[in-house]
Order: sequence, then structure tokens, then C-alpha cells
Amino acid sequence: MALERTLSIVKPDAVAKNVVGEIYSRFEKAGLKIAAAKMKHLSRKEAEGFYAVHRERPFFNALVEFMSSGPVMIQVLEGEGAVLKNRELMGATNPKDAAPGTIRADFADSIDANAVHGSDAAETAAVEIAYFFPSTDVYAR
Ligand code: RTP
Ligand code: MG
Repeated sequence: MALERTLSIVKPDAVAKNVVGEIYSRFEKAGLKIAAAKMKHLSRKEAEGFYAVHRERPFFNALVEFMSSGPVMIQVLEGEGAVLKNRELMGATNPKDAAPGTIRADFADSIDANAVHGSDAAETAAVEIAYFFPSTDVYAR
């Protein structure tokens, strides 16, 4: 497996629930290292730009509304197979389908308020990381 980086976001619902530390702990226990991090309240425009691939989808407005409803924690995770490893830790998009012990099973309330975002491939990870962090703000771990 290759050393990878992936973009992770703790969404507004999970920040509001005060479980950022519990979620970070799961990353660390799985061997993922935090290579960059910041808290940010996304504007509508920033949320639209980030989720631009979904702009034609019926849920786009709700998604943008939710992602700009409160501060999020944005981090770059680094480790062996980081993209897939993070997706496994997150669980399925809809918490009803998420495997027990995953972040979404434990902290998400609905398919909209689903606690975390994670890049879905190495290529999208590179684009998403650059959307939020200049390369000088990402640290090799
Ligand atoms: P994310 O991008 O946030 O990590 O989530 P994901 O890969 O698991 O799911 P994706 O298909 O990329 O969808 C992005 C977010 O849009 C919302 N969604 N709603 N109502 C629906 O059918 C629906 N489908 C997706 C979810 O909040 C999902 O996280
Ligand atoms: Mg996605």
C-alpha cells in the first residue's frame, strides 16, 4: 500500500456535538496522522465550490445549506492507504447503513447530518486538499 493523504471534514453536526476529539482519536488509533488542520465556518460559496461535483444532484442545496450552517474541522490525514482507511472508519453515507463501530454509526443522525466527509479517491483527495490548504501548510508526518 502507498503512503497517501486524504481530506477529512468533521461536519457541523459533529462539531456541535463536541466529538471532534473522539473522531480524531479514531484516526490516530487507525494509524492516520494529522498533517494539517483548521476550523472554518464555510460560506455558501465555499461549500458550493467544494461539493461542485454534486451540483446537479437533487440533494445539492440541502448539502450546501448544511455544510455552511456552522463551523467544521478540516484536516489532512496521512498514512498507508489513507483514502480507503478513512472511508472505512467513516462508514456508509447513510448512518442507517453504516457498520457498527464506524464514525457515522456512532455519531451521525441522518444522511444529511452524517458527521464526516472523506475524499473518495487519491485524485479527488489532491484536489480537495488544495481547495483548503496551501502546500506549505501540510506537514509530512
Ligand atoms: P461525503 O462526500 O460528504 O464524504 O459523503 P459520501 O462520499 O459518503 O457521499 P456523496 O455521495 O459524496 O454525497 C455527499 C453528501 O451529500 C449528502 N447526500 N444526500 N439525500 C441523498 O440521497 C443524499 N445523498 C448524498 C450526504 O450528506 C453525503 O455525505
Ligand atoms: Mg463524497
